Formats: sequence, C-alpha cells, structure tokens
Amino acid sequence: MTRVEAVELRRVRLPLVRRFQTSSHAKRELEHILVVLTDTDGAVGWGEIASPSGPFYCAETVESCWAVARDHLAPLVLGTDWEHPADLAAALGRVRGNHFARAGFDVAAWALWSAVGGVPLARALGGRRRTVEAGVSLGIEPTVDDLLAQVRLRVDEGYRRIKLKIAPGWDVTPVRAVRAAHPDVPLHVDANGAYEDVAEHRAVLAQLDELGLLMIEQPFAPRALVAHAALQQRIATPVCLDESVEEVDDLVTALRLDAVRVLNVKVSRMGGLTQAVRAHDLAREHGVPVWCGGMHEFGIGRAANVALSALAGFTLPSDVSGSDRYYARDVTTRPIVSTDGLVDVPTAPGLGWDADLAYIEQRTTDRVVLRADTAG
Ligand code: OSB
Ligand code: MG
Repeated sequence: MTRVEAVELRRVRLPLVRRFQTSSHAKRELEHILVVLTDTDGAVGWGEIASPSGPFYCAETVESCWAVARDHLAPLVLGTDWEHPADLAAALGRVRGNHFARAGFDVAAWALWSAVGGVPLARALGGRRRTVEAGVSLGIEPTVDDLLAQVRLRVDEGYRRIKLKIAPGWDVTPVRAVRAAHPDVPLHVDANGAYEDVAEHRAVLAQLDELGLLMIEQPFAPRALVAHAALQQRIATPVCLDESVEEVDDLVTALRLDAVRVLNVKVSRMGGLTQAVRAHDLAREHGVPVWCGGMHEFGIGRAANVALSALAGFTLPSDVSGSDRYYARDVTTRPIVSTDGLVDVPTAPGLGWDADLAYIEQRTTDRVVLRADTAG
C-alpha cells in the first residue's frame, strides 16, 4: 500500500533553443509544473504538467493547472492510499477534465511505483521495445525556404518521420515543396483543428491527399468527429486524431464513426499514463496504429513519453526528439538523446532519468509543498 506524505509543486522555466511560433504568439521560454510525490518510506516519484501557457491547444493553462493541482489534486493524493497507480488515477478522476494537471500526478505515481518495484517504467506499463523511433514536429516557418532548411537538418540528424504544422494559407505549397525535396521521407501534417469543415476546404484536402502522407492530423475542431468521418470517406490518407480524444470514450465514438485511422496518444491530453495505455489497448484491438505526441516536454515528461512508446501498438515514430532540439540544458542529469532517430528505452528502475535538482532549483519560479497533516 502506498501513502503519499508530501506533494511538492514547482513552476520551472526553461529557455528554448529556438523560438517557436504558435497561433497566438512567439515563445522563447516555456514554464511547466513539476510534481514530486514522496511516500511514507521516503521514496520519490516525479511527474510533469506540460500545459501550454495559454488555452489554445485545450482549455488548460499553467495558471489553471497550478490552482487545480494545489487546491484539488494534491489534497486528493494526500488522502488516498493506493496499491497500483491506476487506483490513484481513478481517485484523481473525481476531478473532471483538467487532464494536463492530472497527468502530472499520474506520471509521478507511475514513476514512484515502478522505482519502488525495481522495474523500468516501460516494463511496468507493459512495453517491451528496447528503442523507440523518434520523429520531429516542425512549426510554421516564415518562408518555404526556412522550412526546407529545417527539414534538411532533421532528416540529416536521422529523425524517422517529419511532421509539418499546417493552417489555411500554409498548406499545399510548403508540403508540396517538402515532398519534392524528400520524395521518400515519412511525412505527415497536423492542422491543430484550423480548418472549418470538409466543404470549405475540399480542394486543399484533395491536394494533400495526393502527397503520399502518413496521415492528416486533426484538420477540424476537437468536437467535430462527424466532420473527420466525412473527410475519411473522401480521402485515402488516414485521418489521425489528437485534440478530439481526451477520454477513452472519445476514442470509442471515433472508432464507431470511422473518424480515426491513426491515433496520436498524448500522456498529458489523456490525463496520464493510465488512460494513455487504455487508449493504446483499445486502438490496438481495432487495428488502429498509434504514436506518442509531445507537448515540448521537459525531461521528466519526455521520459514518460519514451516509456509509453515502448508498447507494442506504437508502430509509428513518436514525438520523442532529443532534449537538445528544445533545451540547451534539460531538467534531468542526463539529456534524452536521439541517435539516428532512435531513443534507448531505459533499463533502470522507474523513469530512468534522474531529476537535476540543482538546475531545477535555479529555474524554479514558484514552489509549494503540501503535507498529509495540512491537507483538508
Ligand atoms: O499538436 O502535437 C501538437 C505542441 C504544442 C501543442 C500541440 C502540439 C505540439 C507538438 C509538439 O507538436 C511536438 C513535440 O513535443 O515534439
Ligand atoms: Mg497534434
């Protein structure tokens, strides 16, 4: 039986190696929340809340995660005895939504539990791969030439798949240019829900369908499952869902509608590893290949993504690029490295990467510790 005695939350800021452009603004640094659970024997587990700062990917923000983690999730964790991380995840499920915040606690529980049990996290989750294939996600660039330079760089580094962000006005032209320069590279596009519906964008979607893409990810809004199903009827390229699938039940609906032929499983979006594994299992039963999407995680969240990607259904390259692509120095004592597009799955017990406390302390902007005796 595990009882968590202390929950520590730390807001940590890391500068980005290269600024990136989102739909709302350009970012030079990211702030994530690290979650540290300590049990009654002094064993420790780390998790990461990798929420974007603004509510543009989903409804959560760093501020909402901080408040929900401190006021609701930490007290729940301090008041729950658990045998297995899934038991704790079920208790956290009393909080609706807030998946990024919940994921930080769920990952910390898995890290703690697998470390105490002496098994690598990947094994604890049921994964058997020794290495996982890494792909990269490339943002919208100022020009097609800038994008081509980025693709060249990442292909030369050995990444196994290139994903391009697209939006109305930045779609067929850049994707065609990349395809012409790299006829054989596994390529896919991600629209983050930027397209209105099938009718409005018929020509663009038909042209993308000709480019030999692995998939078209989330062209329409999160709740637009019927639109995704209608698109799949018209194109041969598999439709992949990201934002649409926050609950395993969303996947049940999407499978029934034939709105999902590839699934992006994100630990954060699913609310943690427990639900991510369930989504993987269900997709696998239906013959739907999955891959692990990223949220520009620091090393703790990235380590969880690597462990998850070791499961059998992860047959497509995941967004588990090396730490160096985003951060000059990561929050782990060793960076996560991708060599020739492969990341080794750790064989040490637990997460497999250790938190770099000195550096984390240096980058911490706020910190709170909650204890069992003060929870209420
Ligand atoms: O849609 O996959 C996405 C980052 C922020 C918000 C949404 C997405 C992303 C990424 C990150 O693509 C990729 C990575 O972490 O390597
Ligand atoms: Mg996506």
